Amino acid sequence: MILHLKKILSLFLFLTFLAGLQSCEKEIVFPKTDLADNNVIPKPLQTTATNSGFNLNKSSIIYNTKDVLEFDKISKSLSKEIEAKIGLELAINDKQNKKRTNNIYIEQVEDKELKNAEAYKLSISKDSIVLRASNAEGAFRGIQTLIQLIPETSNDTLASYKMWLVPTGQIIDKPNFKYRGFMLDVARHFFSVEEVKKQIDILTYYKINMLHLHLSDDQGWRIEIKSWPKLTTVGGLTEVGGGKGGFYTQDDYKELVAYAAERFITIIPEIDMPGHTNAASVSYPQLNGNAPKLKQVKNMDGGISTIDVNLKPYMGTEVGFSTFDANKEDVYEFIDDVVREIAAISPGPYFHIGGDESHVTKKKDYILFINKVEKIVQNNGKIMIGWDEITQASIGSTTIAQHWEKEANAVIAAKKGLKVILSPGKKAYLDMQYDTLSKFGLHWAAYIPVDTAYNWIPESYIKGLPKENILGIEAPLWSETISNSDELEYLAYPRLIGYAELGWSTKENLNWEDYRKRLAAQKEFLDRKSIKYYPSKLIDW
Ligand code: TNX
Repeated sequence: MILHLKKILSLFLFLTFLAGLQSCEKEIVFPKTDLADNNVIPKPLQTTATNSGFNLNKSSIIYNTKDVLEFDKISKSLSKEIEAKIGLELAINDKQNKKRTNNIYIEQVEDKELKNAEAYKLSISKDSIVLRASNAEGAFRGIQTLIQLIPETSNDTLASYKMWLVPTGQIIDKPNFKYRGFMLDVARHFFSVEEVKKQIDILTYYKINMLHLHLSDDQGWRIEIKSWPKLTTVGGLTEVGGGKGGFYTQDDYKELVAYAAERFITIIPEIDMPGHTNAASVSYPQLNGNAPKLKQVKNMDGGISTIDVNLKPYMGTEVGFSTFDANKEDVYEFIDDVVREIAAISPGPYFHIGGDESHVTKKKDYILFINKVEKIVQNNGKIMIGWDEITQASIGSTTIAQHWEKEANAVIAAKKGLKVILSPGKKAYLDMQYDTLSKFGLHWAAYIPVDTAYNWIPESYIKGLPKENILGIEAPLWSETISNSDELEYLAYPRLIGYAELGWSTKENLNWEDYRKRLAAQKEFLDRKSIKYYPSKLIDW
């Protein structure tokens, strides 16, 4: 009997010891945190702090709503990014080791607060992190916020194991604008698939959702068109300054489209016309609308051929000298082939037709051309986007105008019921120099230091352009003066991070002093991704 009692007693003592051990773990005293004072960019819509801490450590598990295919991918992507940031490998949907605390849950919910496709709600408590969204896209935007909130360094003094303290509270977030874009000119200088993918990773982190690729210009044609092969075998071989050019095969382009789509980014292809078309006309002279200057030349086989000496590969940087022939049916057949082939491999809703600086196209021809091309784009199932000059034509209200130069064109567009993308040269052109000492860039529109780039409010930027007509903003990077990733990044960062915030955050949340401090904190991420940003003196890096 006594032996029995002894046994029970020692079992009791052992259990109390175990419980004691557990409560020891629980008794970590977290330092006071403030979720509202985070460094997240773009600034979320609403943040409430509850001042405690979530203990992220190697036993944390990520769980997601089952039966929703894409949600598995979101968990994987979160786990991959956490590992890349802090080296912590987290299990996903692990049923065996299920425990109640320290987990991250990603849930699909129907909630009227989360109606916007990109909206999400992040609730961080001492015990769990719950990310809610109505679909995978919202959840994906949400994990970008969560990744940014996880500190780079573990809090080694708080526990006997490595733990990362995530501030507790709630974030409810959604974008102010549906369209938040970056444009890369791969025509003046070509950028490879790998170079573009590197940039897509950065766009992802800052919730930019549109990547506009300027695929053709006077200096080069950059996408394979199977029915018109010389566009790339001839037109793809040149670039500004005489470099070797290059082009994407359709498979390369599909690879980029898929890489972007996995990150909920849409690629918008642009074929610039009727101007900016020298490379196309050099490949197929019948497209050319400029009066020819014909000359007879001797071939190597002794025969004679007639060439147009005005049509030669162009490696300079002047604009506005080339044009397609707007009065030839063949030209529209060519455009239909090009739009059809590109549309077939572009799942996004948009096709950009350029339309800028057609200085040698007669006005009546320009209008005829834009009207006809709009129909071609629509017949191929896409919504047309064009630079703001297209508002001169009689375009329909589903077409989108991209403002870059004349504010009056943006107002005309709105009067016609069109949506407008804002890319004002003076504020949003990434190829403008920061100041007179900047190594790369131009300055025809302005010098744009990091504060000027940030200090404008898209919805009140153009008088007479109501917010309902603004689809969003885009920052174009023209590549006359840059030819590799380092140079690209010098001009794009940090300014692009500010444009990401101008597109996502509401005007009440835009504040230069607050942004400046958050931007400085991006250094670790930019360094980790080997981004050669311009270390502006306006920021305390
Ligand atoms: C204007 S913006 C252009 C481009 C040049 C850029 C240089 C626009 C629609 N056209 O062709 O590359 O300026 O900043």
